[in-house]
Amino acid sequence: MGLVTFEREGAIALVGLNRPDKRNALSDALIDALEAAIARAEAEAKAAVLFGHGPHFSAGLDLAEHVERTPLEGVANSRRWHEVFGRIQRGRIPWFAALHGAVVGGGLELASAAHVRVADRTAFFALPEGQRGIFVGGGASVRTVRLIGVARMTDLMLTGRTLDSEKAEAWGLVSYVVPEGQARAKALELAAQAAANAPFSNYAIIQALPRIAEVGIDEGLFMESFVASMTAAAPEAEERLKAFLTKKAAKVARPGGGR
Ligand code: 1HE
Repeated sequence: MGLVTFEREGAIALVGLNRPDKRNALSDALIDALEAAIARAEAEAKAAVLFGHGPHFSAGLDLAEHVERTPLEGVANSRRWHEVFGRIQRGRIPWFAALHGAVVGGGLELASAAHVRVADRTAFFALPEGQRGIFVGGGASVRTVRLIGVARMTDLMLTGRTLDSEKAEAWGLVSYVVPEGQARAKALELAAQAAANAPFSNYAIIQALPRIAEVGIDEGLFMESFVASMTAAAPEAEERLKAFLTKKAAKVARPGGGR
Protein backbone atom coordinates (compact mmCIF):
# COMPACT_ATOMS: atom_id res chain seq x y z
CA MET A 1 0.00 0.00 0.00
CA GLY A 2 1.34 3.43 -0.96
CA LEU A 3 1.00 6.76 0.80
CA VAL A 4 -2.28 7.33 -1.04
CA THR A 5 -4.69 4.52 -1.88
CA PHE A 6 -6.87 4.41 -4.99
CA GLU A 7 -10.02 2.32 -5.38
CA ARG A 8 -13.00 2.62 -7.64
CA GLU A 9 -16.61 1.87 -6.86
CA GLY A 10 -18.50 2.15 -10.13
CA ALA A 11 -18.10 5.71 -11.36
CA ILE A 12 -16.64 6.94 -8.05
CA ALA A 13 -12.93 7.11 -7.22
CA LEU A 14 -12.01 6.63 -3.57
CA VAL A 15 -8.73 8.33 -2.71
CA GLY A 16 -7.34 7.67 0.77
CA LEU A 17 -4.51 9.46 2.58
CA ASN A 18 -2.52 6.51 3.90
CA ARG A 19 0.11 7.46 6.41
CA PRO A 20 -1.82 6.68 9.58
CA ASP A 21 1.27 6.19 11.79
CA LYS A 22 2.05 9.89 11.20
CA ARG A 23 -1.63 10.90 11.28
CA ASN A 24 -1.60 11.41 7.51
CA ALA A 25 0.84 14.32 7.83
CA LEU A 26 1.37 15.70 4.33
CA SER A 27 4.95 14.88 3.39
CA ASP A 28 6.38 15.74 -0.04
CA ALA A 29 6.09 12.10 -1.09
CA LEU A 30 2.44 11.99 0.01
CA ILE A 31 1.67 15.12 -2.03
CA ASP A 32 3.28 13.46 -5.10
CA ALA A 33 1.18 10.33 -4.56
CA LEU A 34 -1.94 12.46 -4.12
CA GLU A 35 -1.27 14.20 -7.43
CA ALA A 36 -1.04 10.83 -9.20
CA ALA A 37 -4.29 9.66 -7.58
CA ILE A 38 -6.07 12.87 -8.62
CA ALA A 39 -4.96 12.33 -12.25
CA ARG A 40 -6.16 8.73 -12.12
CA ALA A 41 -9.52 9.76 -10.62
CA GLU A 42 -10.05 12.27 -13.42
CA ALA A 43 -9.24 9.67 -16.05
CA GLU A 44 -11.39 6.88 -14.60
CA ALA A 45 -14.23 8.38 -12.54
CA LYS A 46 -17.11 10.85 -12.68
CA ALA A 47 -16.75 11.97 -9.05
CA ALA A 48 -14.32 11.31 -6.22
CA VAL A 49 -14.21 10.88 -2.46
CA LEU A 50 -11.16 11.94 -0.47
CA PHE A 51 -10.71 10.42 2.99
CA GLY A 52 -8.03 9.51 5.53
CA HIS A 53 -7.00 6.03 6.69
CA GLY A 54 -6.50 5.57 10.44
CA PRO A 55 -7.86 7.67 13.30
CA HIS A 56 -7.60 11.09 11.60
CA PHE A 57 -8.19 12.74 8.24
CA SER A 58 -4.88 14.64 8.36
CA ALA A 59 -2.55 16.37 10.84
CA GLY A 60 -1.47 18.79 8.08
CA LEU A 61 2.04 19.73 7.13
CA ASP A 62 4.74 17.21 7.97
CA LEU A 63 6.44 19.31 10.63
CA ALA A 64 9.52 17.06 10.64
CA GLU A 65 10.19 17.88 6.96
CA HIS A 66 9.34 21.55 7.35
CA VAL A 67 11.88 22.18 10.09
CA GLU A 68 14.65 21.64 7.54
CA ARG A 69 13.46 24.11 4.87
CA THR A 70 15.04 27.42 3.80
CA PRO A 71 12.62 30.30 3.11
CA LEU A 72 12.90 29.71 -0.65
CA GLU A 73 12.24 26.00 -0.22
CA GLY A 74 9.24 26.92 1.93
CA VAL A 75 7.79 29.03 -0.90
CA ALA A 76 8.35 26.21 -3.39
CA ASN A 77 6.64 23.76 -1.03
CA SER A 78 3.63 26.04 -0.60
CA ARG A 79 3.38 26.57 -4.37
CA ARG A 80 3.53 22.80 -4.88
CA TRP A 81 0.57 22.36 -2.53
CA HIS A 82 -1.30 25.09 -4.42
CA GLU A 83 -0.64 23.24 -7.66
CA VAL A 84 -1.84 19.86 -6.39
CA PHE A 85 -4.82 21.09 -4.35
CA GLY A 86 -5.76 23.26 -7.34
CA ARG A 87 -6.07 20.08 -9.42
CA ILE A 88 -8.87 19.05 -7.08
CA GLN A 89 -10.66 22.39 -6.96
CA ARG A 90 -10.21 23.29 -10.62
CA GLY A 91 -10.31 19.80 -12.10
CA ARG A 92 -12.93 18.06 -14.21
CA ILE A 93 -14.83 16.08 -11.56
CA PRO A 94 -16.46 16.96 -8.24
CA TRP A 95 -14.66 15.94 -5.03
CA PHE A 96 -16.34 15.03 -1.76
CA ALA A 97 -14.16 15.14 1.35
CA ALA A 98 -15.04 12.64 4.11
CA LEU A 99 -13.64 14.00 7.37
CA HIS A 100 -13.03 12.40 10.75
CA GLY A 101 -10.64 12.98 13.64
CA ALA A 102 -8.09 15.75 13.13
CA VAL A 103 -8.69 18.02 10.14
CA VAL A 104 -5.88 20.30 11.07
CA GLY A 105 -3.64 22.88 9.37
CA GLY A 106 -2.83 21.60 5.89
CA GLY A 107 -5.46 18.89 6.37
CA LEU A 108 -8.11 21.59 6.57
CA GLU A 109 -6.54 23.36 3.59
CA LEU A 110 -6.77 20.15 1.57
CA ALA A 111 -10.37 19.59 2.65
CA SER A 112 -11.16 23.19 1.65
CA ALA A 113 -10.14 22.40 -1.94
CA ALA A 114 -12.88 19.74 -2.21
CA HIS A 115 -16.29 20.78 -3.49
CA VAL A 116 -18.38 19.30 -0.67
CA ARG A 117 -17.32 18.37 2.88
CA VAL A 118 -18.92 15.72 5.09
CA ALA A 119 -17.75 15.31 8.71
CA ASP A 120 -18.49 12.64 11.26
CA ARG A 121 -18.92 13.54 14.93
CA THR A 122 -15.30 12.73 15.77
CA ALA A 123 -13.98 15.42 13.41
CA PHE A 124 -12.22 18.44 14.84
CA PHE A 125 -10.90 21.43 12.96
CA ALA A 126 -8.04 23.81 13.76
CA LEU A 127 -5.41 26.01 12.18
CA PRO A 128 -2.52 25.77 14.68
CA GLU A 129 -0.07 27.59 12.41
CA GLY A 130 0.15 30.57 14.78
CA GLN A 131 1.15 28.24 17.63
CA ARG A 132 3.77 26.58 15.39
CA GLY A 133 5.25 29.94 14.39
CA ILE A 134 4.26 29.61 10.74
CA PHE A 135 1.39 30.66 8.43
CA VAL A 136 -1.07 28.75 6.29
CA GLY A 137 0.54 27.73 2.99
CA GLY A 138 -1.86 25.29 1.35
CA GLY A 139 -4.46 27.81 0.21
CA ALA A 140 -6.43 28.39 3.44
CA SER A 141 -6.06 32.17 3.25
CA VAL A 142 -7.83 31.96 -0.10
CA ARG A 143 -10.13 28.93 0.14
CA THR A 144 -10.98 28.44 3.83
CA VAL A 145 -11.50 32.20 4.16
CA ARG A 146 -14.14 32.03 1.45
CA LEU A 147 -15.97 29.31 3.38
CA ILE A 148 -15.98 30.94 6.83
CA GLY A 149 -14.98 34.61 6.35
CA VAL A 150 -11.93 36.58 7.41
CA ALA A 151 -13.09 37.23 11.01
CA ARG A 152 -13.56 33.53 11.86
CA MET A 153 -10.38 32.52 10.08
CA THR A 154 -8.47 35.18 12.03
CA ASP A 155 -9.99 33.89 15.28
CA LEU A 156 -9.01 30.29 14.43
CA MET A 157 -5.44 31.32 13.65
CA LEU A 158 -4.89 33.76 16.51
CA THR A 159 -6.39 31.65 19.28
CA GLY A 160 -5.67 28.15 18.00
CA ARG A 161 -9.24 27.20 18.94
CA THR A 162 -10.61 23.86 17.86
CA LEU A 163 -14.08 23.47 16.33
CA ASP A 164 -16.18 20.35 16.64
CA SER A 165 -18.18 19.16 13.66
CA GLU A 166 -21.42 20.90 14.72
CA LYS A 167 -19.63 24.23 15.00
CA ALA A 168 -17.89 23.58 11.69
CA GLU A 169 -21.30 23.04 10.10
CA ALA A 170 -22.68 26.22 11.69
CA TRP A 171 -19.68 28.12 10.29
CA GLY A 172 -20.15 26.72 6.78
CA LEU A 173 -16.97 24.67 6.84
CA VAL A 174 -18.84 21.39 6.29
CA SER A 175 -22.26 20.73 4.76
CA TYR A 176 -23.10 17.44 6.47
CA VAL A 177 -22.51 16.01 9.95
CA VAL A 178 -23.04 12.26 10.35
CA PRO A 179 -22.54 9.74 13.17
CA GLU A 180 -19.06 8.39 13.93
CA GLY A 181 -17.62 6.25 11.16
CA GLN A 182 -20.17 7.24 8.52
CA ALA A 183 -18.49 10.15 6.72
CA ARG A 184 -17.04 7.99 3.96
CA ALA A 185 -20.34 6.22 3.23
CA LYS A 186 -22.22 9.52 3.16
CA ALA A 187 -19.61 11.13 0.89
CA LEU A 188 -19.85 8.10 -1.41
CA GLU A 189 -23.64 8.39 -1.55
CA LEU A 190 -23.39 12.11 -2.40
CA ALA A 191 -20.68 11.49 -4.98
CA ALA A 192 -22.87 8.85 -6.65
CA GLN A 193 -25.69 11.39 -6.88
CA ALA A 194 -23.35 13.92 -8.49
CA ALA A 195 -21.93 11.27 -10.84
CA ALA A 196 -25.44 10.67 -12.19
CA ASN A 197 -25.67 14.32 -13.32
CA ALA A 198 -24.80 15.46 -16.81
CA PRO A 199 -20.97 15.76 -16.82
CA PHE A 200 -21.13 19.16 -18.51
CA SER A 201 -23.44 20.48 -15.77
CA ASN A 202 -21.05 19.20 -13.11
CA TYR A 203 -18.16 20.86 -14.88
CA ALA A 204 -20.06 24.14 -15.05
CA ILE A 205 -21.02 23.89 -11.37
CA ILE A 206 -17.48 23.37 -10.12
CA GLN A 207 -15.77 25.69 -12.61
CA ALA A 208 -18.24 28.54 -13.14
CA LEU A 209 -19.72 29.08 -9.67
CA PRO A 210 -16.48 29.97 -7.84
CA ARG A 211 -15.37 32.21 -10.70
CA ILE A 212 -18.71 34.02 -10.95
CA ALA A 213 -18.57 34.58 -7.18
CA GLU A 214 -15.34 36.56 -7.67
CA VAL A 215 -16.66 39.06 -10.25
CA GLY A 216 -19.16 41.93 -10.15
CA ILE A 217 -22.91 41.43 -10.46
CA ASP A 218 -23.13 42.54 -14.09
CA GLU A 219 -20.15 40.43 -15.18
CA GLY A 220 -21.46 37.47 -13.19
CA LEU A 221 -24.90 37.56 -14.74
CA PHE A 222 -23.34 37.84 -18.19
CA MET A 223 -21.08 34.85 -17.53
CA GLU A 224 -24.03 32.91 -16.14
CA SER A 225 -26.05 33.42 -19.31
CA PHE A 226 -23.29 31.85 -21.40
CA VAL A 227 -22.78 28.90 -19.07
CA ALA A 228 -26.55 28.34 -18.94
CA SER A 229 -26.87 28.44 -22.71
CA MET A 230 -23.90 26.13 -23.33
CA THR A 231 -24.99 23.48 -20.85
CA ALA A 232 -28.56 23.55 -22.20
CA ALA A 233 -27.24 23.10 -25.76
CA ALA A 234 -25.45 19.84 -24.87
CA PRO A 235 -27.28 16.74 -26.22
CA GLU A 236 -27.44 15.21 -22.74
CA ALA A 237 -29.46 18.22 -21.54
CA GLU A 238 -32.07 17.76 -24.27
CA GLU A 239 -32.41 14.06 -23.40
CA ARG A 240 -32.83 14.83 -19.71
CA LEU A 241 -35.38 17.59 -20.29
CA LYS A 242 -37.41 15.31 -22.59
CA ALA A 243 -37.21 12.50 -20.04
CA PHE A 244 -38.88 14.76 -17.47
CA LEU A 245 -41.55 15.96 -19.89
CA THR A 246 -42.41 12.37 -20.84
CA LYS A 247 -42.56 11.45 -17.13
CA LYS A 248 -39.53 9.20 -17.34
CA ALA A 249 -37.39 11.23 -14.93
CA ALA A 250 -37.82 11.61 -11.17
CA LYS A 251 -39.58 14.65 -9.73
CA VAL A 252 -37.82 16.85 -7.22
CA ALA A 253 -38.32 15.13 -3.85
CA ARG A 254 -39.36 16.86 -0.64
CA PRO A 255 -36.80 16.72 2.18
CA GLY A 256 -37.15 13.36 3.94
CA GLY A 257 -38.80 11.85 0.87
CA GLY A 258 -42.46 12.58 1.85
CA ARG A 259 -45.11 13.60 -0.72
C1 1HE B 1 3.31 14.29 12.93
C2 1HE B 1 2.37 15.31 12.70
C3 1HE B 1 2.74 16.35 11.80
C4 1HE B 1 1.49 13.91 14.07
N1 1HE B 1 3.95 16.30 11.23
N2 1HE B 1 4.51 14.29 12.34
N3 1HE B 1 -0.02 20.25 12.28
C5 1HE B 1 -0.11 20.25 13.63
O1 1HE B 1 0.35 21.14 14.30
C6 1HE B 1 -0.78 19.03 14.22
C7 1HE B 1 0.23 18.21 14.99
N4 1HE B 1 -0.34 16.96 15.40
C8 1HE B 1 -1.17 16.82 16.47
O2 1HE B 1 -1.57 17.78 17.10
C9 1HE B 1 -1.57 15.43 16.83
O3 1HE B 1 -0.62 14.53 16.26
C10 1HE B 1 -2.99 15.03 16.35
C11 1HE B 1 -4.04 15.80 17.16
C12 1HE B 1 -3.19 15.32 14.85
C13 1HE B 1 -3.19 13.51 16.53
O4 1HE B 1 -2.91 13.15 17.88
P1 1HE B 1 -2.63 11.61 18.24
O5 1HE B 1 -2.52 11.54 19.74
O6 1HE B 1 -3.65 10.74 17.56
O7 1HE B 1 -1.23 11.24 17.54
P2 1HE B 1 0.27 11.63 18.03
O8 1HE B 1 0.71 10.65 19.07
O9 1HE B 1 0.38 13.06 18.37
O10 1HE B 1 1.10 11.42 16.67
C14 1HE B 1 1.44 10.13 16.17
C15 1HE B 1 2.71 10.28 15.36
O11 1HE B 1 2.46 11.16 14.25
C16 1HE B 1 3.84 10.93 16.16
O12 1HE B 1 5.05 10.41 15.67
P3 1HE B 1 5.87 9.27 16.49
O13 1HE B 1 7.06 9.01 15.64
O14 1HE B 1 6.16 9.87 17.84
O15 1HE B 1 4.92 8.09 16.60
C17 1HE B 1 3.73 12.39 15.76
O16 1HE B 1 4.96 13.09 15.91
C18 1HE B 1 3.38 12.24 14.30
N5 1HE B 1 2.73 13.45 13.79
N6 1HE B 1 1.24 15.06 13.42
C19 1HE B 1 4.81 15.28 11.50
N7 1HE B 1 1.90 17.35 11.50
C20 1HE B 1 1.96 24.42 4.08
S1 1HE B 1 1.33 25.24 5.45
C21 1HE B 1 0.43 24.11 6.41
C22 1HE B 1 0.74 24.36 7.84
C23 1HE B 1 0.25 23.29 8.77
O17 1HE B 1 -0.30 22.30 8.37
S2 1HE B 1 0.53 23.63 10.40
C24 1HE B 1 -0.25 22.36 11.26
C25 1HE B 1 0.67 21.22 11.52
